[in-house]
Amino acid sequence: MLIQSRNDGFVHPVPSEITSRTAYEGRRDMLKLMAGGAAGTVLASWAGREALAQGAGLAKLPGAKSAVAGATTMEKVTDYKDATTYNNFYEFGTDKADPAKNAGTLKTRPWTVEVEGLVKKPGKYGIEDLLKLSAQEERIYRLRCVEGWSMVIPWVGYSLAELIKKVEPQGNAKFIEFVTLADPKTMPFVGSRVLDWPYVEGLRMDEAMHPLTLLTFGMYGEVLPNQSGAPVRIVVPWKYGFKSGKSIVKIRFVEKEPSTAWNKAAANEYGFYSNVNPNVDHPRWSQATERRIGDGSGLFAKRRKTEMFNGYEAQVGQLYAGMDLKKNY
Ligand SMILES: Nc1nc2c(c(=O)[nH]1)N[C@H]1C(S)=C(S)[C@@H](COP(=O)(O)O)O[C@H]1N2
Ligand SMILES: [Mo]
Repeated sequence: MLIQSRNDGFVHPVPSEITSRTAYEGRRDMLKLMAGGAAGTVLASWAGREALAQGAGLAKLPGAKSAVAGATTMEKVTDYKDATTYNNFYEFGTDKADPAKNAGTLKTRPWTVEVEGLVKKPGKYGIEDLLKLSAQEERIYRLRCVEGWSMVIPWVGYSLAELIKKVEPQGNAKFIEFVTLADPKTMPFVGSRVLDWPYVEGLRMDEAMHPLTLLTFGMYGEVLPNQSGAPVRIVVPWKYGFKSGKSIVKIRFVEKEPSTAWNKAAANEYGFYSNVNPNVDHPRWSQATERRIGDGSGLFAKRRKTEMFNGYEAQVGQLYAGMDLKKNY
């Protein structure tokens, strides 16, 4: 998120990515156009099969339909292929295609999440125990990246609040910090200076306790692929995507607002709250609109209006009552 062109959101420092993405989307648009025309029959059935074949054949992880308000949407779900080949996971490279290419090295078993700090029941929680701690639910959330693109993803997990209640925070625990693995042996970019590793994110306790905040183990009915933050990540749907830390190894309960990765890198651009807000521009681009991945690019690009709190205002607006959202960006 260090370099950008235009207010089309953000363009990464690696030119090859831009070319390949544009070419890729151009081809998709061509296929769509052709599918409607003469050459359509074969292509349409091929495209249909691709759309049906969601998932990557990883271990199944079904989730029951969630009853949490706002946990589903009628919007078209992003194709699995798009959602898992256009990623930000800087530990594996800054190009959108890098995580899918490089994250195969990530070792997701055994995996433990250390719960520490201001809790009555600190300890190391094995991933298998975490998976069983509460019932898995499917949540179809919009994910809006600060760079100006968005996706719709069927995640599988349970409210982070379930874990928080189990570990019993102390009265002075006001924030929670989420720490990503930083293993230079399996994460090639952890040696780089793009960010101060490990990747750290954080939430205020009431945000972390909100039922929409999801401790996430899967997507599209399967366990998370490595590039999407296996084996466990956070998803906070009303905030810009970078608040949703991947491949979490530590959950720390603290008294003071944690110092977070992108905030440390550029505090004037990435605030602690980072609630999706079409009325508060990023200092280098507007946040009023977004491009839905899969909607096309270039000539075919459609842009949608970005919604306040990413469309979750009814559920989370009250958390910020009385706060100046221009100051607390
Ligand atoms: N550890 C870690 N977590 C991360 C990131 C990262 O670089 N490292 N990128 C963030 C950003 S900028 C976004 S938009 C989302 C992307 O999630 P996705 O790849 O599943 O769409 O992950 C977030 N979590
Ligand atoms: Mo992002």
